[in-house]
This record gives sequence, C-alpha cells and structure tokens, in this order.
Amino acid sequence: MTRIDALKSIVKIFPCEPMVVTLGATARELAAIARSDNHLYVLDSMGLPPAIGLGLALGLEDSAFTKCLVIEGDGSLLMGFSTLATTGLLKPSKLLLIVLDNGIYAATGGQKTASEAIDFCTVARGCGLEAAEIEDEASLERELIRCRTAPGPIFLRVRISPQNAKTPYLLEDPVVLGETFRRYLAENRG
Ligand SMILES: Cc1ncc(C[n+]2csc(CCOP(=O)(O)OP(=O)(O)O)c2C)c(N)n1
Ligand SMILES: [Mg+2]
Repeated sequence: MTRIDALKSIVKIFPCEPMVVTLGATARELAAIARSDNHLYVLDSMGLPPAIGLGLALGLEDSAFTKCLVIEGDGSLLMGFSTLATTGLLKPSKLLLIVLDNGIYAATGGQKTASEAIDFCTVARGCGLEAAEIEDEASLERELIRCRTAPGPIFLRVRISPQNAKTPYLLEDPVVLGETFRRYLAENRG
C-alpha cells in the first residue's frame, strides 16, 4: 500500500473529524487528494503531532466529533515517543493515532529509522493504548470502520511502501493553517 492509498482510505472513512497531519510528504499528499479545513497540517514540527492530538482529543471529549485523528510518520513518532506514555495515562477516548510506517525518513533522503527494530504495537499496548498492525488496504478499511465506534485511545501501525507521490509543496503560513483549523473546530464541535 502506498501512502496515498492509506490516506484515501482514512479520509473516506473519516471525512469530517479533526485530523492532525504530520509534516513532509504526508501533509503534501493529503492536501493534494483531500484538502480540507478539518485537517491541521503540521509543517516542520517533527515529533509533535501525537502531543497536539492528545491535547485536542482531551479538549474534544464533550464535542460532537466521534474521533480525533493523528496521522504520524514512523520517524516522527520515534522523535516524540514519550507522548505514548502520557496518552496511555490520560486515555483520551476519542484519539485515533495512525502511524504510516515506511521504515525510513522519506522527507530527508530515505535514511532508515529504527522502525524495523521496534514492535510499536507492543509499546503502545504497554502504555495502555489498544493497538493493531495493518499490512493491506482491505484490513485498513475494516479497522478504520471498527474504530469509528470503538473507544480509544487506539494506535494503528500501517505498513506503507517507501515511495512518495509527486505533489506540489505545501508552503503556507502555519498561523493561517492553525486559524483555519481552529475555526472549523469552533463551528462544528456541536
Ligand atoms: C526536529 C526535526 N528534526 C529533523 C527534521 C527534518 N525532517 C523533516 S521530515 C523528516 C523525516 C520524517 O520521517 P517520518 O516521520 O518517518 O516521515 P516520512 O518522511 O517517512 O513520511 C525529517 C528528518 C525536522 N523537520 N524537525
Ligand atoms: Mg517514515
């Protein structure tokens, strides 16, 4: 499965829920296929999307949103690994943390991450999250549909192939991106 394949399934099943999206090709590919105000495109802040999503999911516990998603990369997850412990401690029931794991730092030339040495799902379970490993598109869609109603926090490790799609750069002001997202939340939280 390519990154774009995974992203298409995610936006098909979760078209309107708040989604914090990691930097690099993930943000660019998502913006290219489904640009939307419910996405917070986190430009450059490697390691932070799960922490942002944790705070957001806690703040949205009483909202009409059924889930709060984070789309993270394996390298970025490893940089912010300690957030898993805090997530397990605080147990935000709406948090769905999806790691698109290509085993490399694709954005900076394809250097290997430590992903191949780490059983992310066991770590996530050890921290108190429910976790599942996903290898193909059919299982991803099935699992995403199940996650719509299953209580979180849930962690999904989704194996993707290493190639990036050709997309335009996403060079926008993070303040404007943040404000667009904030307005979406204010208008749709119910
Ligand atoms: C603190 C920090 N260090 C390094 C970078 C440079 N950088 C940007 S994206 C990236 C790789 C991210 O890897 P991963 O999360 O696996 O995503 P992928 O590119 O594989 O989709 C790196 C090293 C950065 N933006 N911030
Ligand atoms: Mg990666």
